Amino acid sequence: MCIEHGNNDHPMCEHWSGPQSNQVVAEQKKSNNKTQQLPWTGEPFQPADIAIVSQRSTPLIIGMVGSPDAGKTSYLGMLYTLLFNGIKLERWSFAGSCTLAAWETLAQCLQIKPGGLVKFAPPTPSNPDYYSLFHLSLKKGKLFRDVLFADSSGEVFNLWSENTQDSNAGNARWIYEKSSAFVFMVDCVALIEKRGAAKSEIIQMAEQLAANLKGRPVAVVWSKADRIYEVRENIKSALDEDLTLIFGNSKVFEVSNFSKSDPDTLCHKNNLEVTEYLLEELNKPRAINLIPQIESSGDLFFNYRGSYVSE
Ligand SMILES: Nc1nc2c(ncn2[C@@H]2O[C@H](COP(=O)(O)OP(=O)(O)OP(=O)(O)O)[C@@H](O)[C@H]2O)c(=O)[nH]1
Ligand SMILES: [Mg+2]
Repeated sequence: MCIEHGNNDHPMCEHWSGPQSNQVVAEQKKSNNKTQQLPWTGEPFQPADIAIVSQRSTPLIIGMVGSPDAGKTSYLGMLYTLLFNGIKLERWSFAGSCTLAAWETLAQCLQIKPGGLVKFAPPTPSNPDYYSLFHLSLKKGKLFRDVLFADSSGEVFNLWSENTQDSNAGNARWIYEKSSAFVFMVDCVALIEKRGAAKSEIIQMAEQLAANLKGRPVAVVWSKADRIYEVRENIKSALDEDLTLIFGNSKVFEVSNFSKSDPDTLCHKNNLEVTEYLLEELNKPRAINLIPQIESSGDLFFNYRGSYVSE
């Protein structure tokens, strides 16, 4: 018998080693159930977490592609900052997110600190099994979409663009295979500082991205465009032409995370337009090839495609 915790309070005693009281067990169960009711934590989704949202709609994955430092993570931080501050997409409205804590962390990096400094997000980790998917639910009328932005490390995408089968580029391969659309970043500051070398790196990555696109839309985004006027005109126009050849009529945007005015086109308007453009492209009806591709065989029955097909 415990002197301090008499009657039914004995399981509260620090020396008690027997089974817990029904009340304590019931309370523990209740709090366990609470955590089990929420399968997400607010942190970035990992590929296995996609199942959390895939039951209600087929999620669209938007892959962020670009060289190291190109501005991929900052783009996402600014996207959330704008939405959080009530600046809206034109046709889509915010309907929730399972990764709010992750978005918040990105947005905090863009907040102006005392002394006017902005401490940008650290480079995205480059280990091949690192995944960082940011979730948004969006609505347009009766249409509901779960969108996952797949952030990536530029270092890994560099490896992938040199050799898609590189053993250290597993997450870049995953993003390329699973994404429904891409944001392709062209870093103005890299073009100012590394000129031709940066241009070659960008073209190599663009060609690799275009190699097996299968009609998936790409938004070409000149990032850090607050300095675009410093990019040599010949480099800019040659790269522009090359990217048009590679991606066809993909839409081109200029974005910046530094606003010069309020509102600022590069910062406040163009950032949201990139996402809006991809969402609209993804919702366009696509032609479906209804004639099955059957290997030619000697069998007349299997070779028959209907009387309207001329060989
Ligand atoms: N001038 C300018 N610099 C920017 C802008 N946005 C970001 N930067 C700078 O670019 C750096 C890289 O930005 P990130 O968004 O981290 O680039 P990233 O593509 O995610 O880089 P990795 O994760 O390493 O692949 C930041 O640390 C800033 O110094 C911008 O709008 N203008
Ligand atoms: Mg990053």
